[in-house]
Amino acid sequence: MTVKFPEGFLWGGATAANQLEGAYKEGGKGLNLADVLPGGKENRLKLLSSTGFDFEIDKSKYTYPNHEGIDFYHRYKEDIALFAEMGFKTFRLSIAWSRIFPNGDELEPNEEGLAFYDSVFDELAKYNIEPLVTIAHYETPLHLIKEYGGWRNRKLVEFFERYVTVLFNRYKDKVKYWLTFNEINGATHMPLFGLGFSPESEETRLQDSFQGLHHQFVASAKAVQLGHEIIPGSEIGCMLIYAPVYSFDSNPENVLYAEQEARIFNNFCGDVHVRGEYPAFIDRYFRENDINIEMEDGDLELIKEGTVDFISFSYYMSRTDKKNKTPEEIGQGNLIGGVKNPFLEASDWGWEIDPVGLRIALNELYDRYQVPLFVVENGLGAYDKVEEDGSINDDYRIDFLREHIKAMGEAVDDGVELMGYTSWGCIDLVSASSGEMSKRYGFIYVDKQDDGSGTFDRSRKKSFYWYKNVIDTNGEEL
Ligand code: BGP
Repeated sequence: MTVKFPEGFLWGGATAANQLEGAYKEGGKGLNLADVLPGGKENRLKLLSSTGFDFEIDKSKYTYPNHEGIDFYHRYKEDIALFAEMGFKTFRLSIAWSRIFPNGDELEPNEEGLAFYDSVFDELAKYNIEPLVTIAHYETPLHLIKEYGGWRNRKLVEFFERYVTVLFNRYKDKVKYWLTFNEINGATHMPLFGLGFSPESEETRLQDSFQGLHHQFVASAKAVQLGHEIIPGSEIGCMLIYAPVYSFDSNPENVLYAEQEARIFNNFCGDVHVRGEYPAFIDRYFRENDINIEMEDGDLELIKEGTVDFISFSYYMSRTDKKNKTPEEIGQGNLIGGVKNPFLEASDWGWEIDPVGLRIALNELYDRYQVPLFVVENGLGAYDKVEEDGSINDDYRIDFLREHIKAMGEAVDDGVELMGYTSWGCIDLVSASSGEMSKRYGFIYVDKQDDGSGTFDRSRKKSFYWYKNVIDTNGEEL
């Protein structure tokens, strides 16, 4: 079947400031979460999922790859020219909050930080590439983490409101598409990333995470209202990490378990963002887990009035699960849990590859909400080999993307309203969960290695030419 995508479909690529900009102390930028995260699979994952994270930079023990990123801060013109060569219609990037408010709680923004993004947006405009801007992507200012305890603290709602007001006023003529909190529903798994705090203990993890999420719901609703007011015609979406949950088998107990897990993980945040209400099913979950959310008068009204215009989401994998897991089965599943699916192959990082799951995800989301959808992250993290002649033959990446784009085409044919597709890490960048450079996603290779060596030179992989043709033909030639 030839897949057909709508006219004006937004093809492009996605990134986040902390993973590519580097220049972590330049332009008046303050430190943020990513600046204290060490590099390396073992170190980073262990610390991310532990309790009581120590927020000091200790260069005698660890490396800090995000400090340099891929030096986009100084090389954005070259990079944007390469995106344009592929024919990008859109480019997803995030704004580093601590470039705009170095500590997060100042009253006045940092002009140098604002000017940097002006230049990036102007460069994109030269090539008619529409920016898609994530306002918060795992880069809470460190001061807000240390002094306020991150999003557990209600004060962050006020600081965030000041931050977004500055962004909307400054970039109102340059940016139409905005996303509030990256992968907001990942918060309970790794609160440090999205909520900017490390749980004190396993006992407080859920209570603090859901309280932090409530503050983000209020902040997001406020941002939607402000965005619509300040930028007429703007479109503001939420951003979820979405993984359909399959029951391991047809045992009704397992089917029920999978369904309940899906509701809490996949649906809860979307329900609040899109329907503007806490869903009925969450009451029992809160009761059984001893979770009590402190709310202020007016919060629920605000959430009701500040619903998003569209849903964006990342899709990397599905999750297969069962109620009672044996000790051997635990840890055999994906990053987000579950058990091994016997029908699926996995990437070198153990992420199960499931293009059909993307079609399922799109249909589940559209059936539930009937709002436009946007796939803003998807891709294969893989080791690449540079041949002697400099070429990089990443057929495995092409295969992965081809199958996922086909699945999206099927979903469009199923009736799903889809705005666009930005594959993750369109240019190699630092991995979020492992802090490695060697986990590469790009169409563009960056000569930067895990040990910090490399020239930062950019080169085109085989997938670069393949994706260019996909965009040229609006997805007809895969
Ligand atoms: C998402 C994040 C990204 C990103 C991607 C790939 O969860 O939003 O920031 O990096 O996953 O993950 P990783 O970099 O760990 O391979």
